[in-house]
Amino acid sequence: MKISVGSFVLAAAAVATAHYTFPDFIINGAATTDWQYVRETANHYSNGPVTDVTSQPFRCYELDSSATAPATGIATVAAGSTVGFKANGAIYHPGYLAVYMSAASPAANSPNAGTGQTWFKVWQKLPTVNGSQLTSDTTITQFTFTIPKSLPSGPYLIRGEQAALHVASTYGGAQFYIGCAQVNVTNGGSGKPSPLVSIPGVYTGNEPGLLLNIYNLPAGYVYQAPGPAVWSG
Ligand SMILES: *[C@@H]1O[C@H](CO)[C@@H](O)[C@H](O)[C@H]1NC(C)=O
Ligand SMILES: *[C@@H]1O[C@H](CO)[C@@H](O)[C@H](O)[C@H]1NC(C)=O
Ligand SMILES: [Cu+2]
Repeated sequence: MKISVGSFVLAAAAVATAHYTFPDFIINGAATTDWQYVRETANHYSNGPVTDVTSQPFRCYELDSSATAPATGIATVAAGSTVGFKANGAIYHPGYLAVYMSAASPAANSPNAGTGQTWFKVWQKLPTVNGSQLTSDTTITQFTFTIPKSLPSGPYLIRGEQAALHVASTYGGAQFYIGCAQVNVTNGGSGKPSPLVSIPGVYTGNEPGLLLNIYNLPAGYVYQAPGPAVWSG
């Protein structure tokens, strides 16, 4: 991040109220450089969320819809290996974490990759119920998952998402923090990922897992994850 001396105090003050981004892709335990393999997001400075689940920015939230993808690297990752996203601070809002993948045509750094009904969910972490409240570990700074061993080799996008739910009791209140990594998957198999969904399109915003008051849950409440089932290969 470039910060001039004059704006430093202002920037430091802004950070205290800021949210977060997922600038670093993690490959087998090692975090890579900011925005090296994750498409730089429009909130790279503000850290603010996307709240319109029907908007184009809900896909990958690129800084520039045509220039960001080709300017971002493509990581080579083996099917069956562990990858993930590291945030620029604690993921301090309680919420739901998910990772979606999409085959990327013609390449992982193509601006149009992932614009069809091509996405499948590969991992999720549900918030937990504590009495009448929904919580999650708000001290974590990263999340990782395993690329299914049977995923066919080829170019893909990997989209990490957190739906922060602290103000989700009115429509559009859920806050989405998003990052898309560009990868070539090697050593894969012949699995058929499903079900396939579009992003945007996967959520309406009215799902019980996205529109709820996490501070006043009814007795016996069970969190219902939004979106499709996980494909685990
Ligand atoms: C990714 O795979 C494509 C072929 O699908 C290849 O042309 C490209 O060079 C690969 N990129 C990297 C960085 O390995
Ligand atoms: C669960 O709720 C209790 C009472 O509000 C609180 O003291 C405790 O820290 C919570 N535990 C977790 C894991 O959030
Ligand atoms: Cu926030």
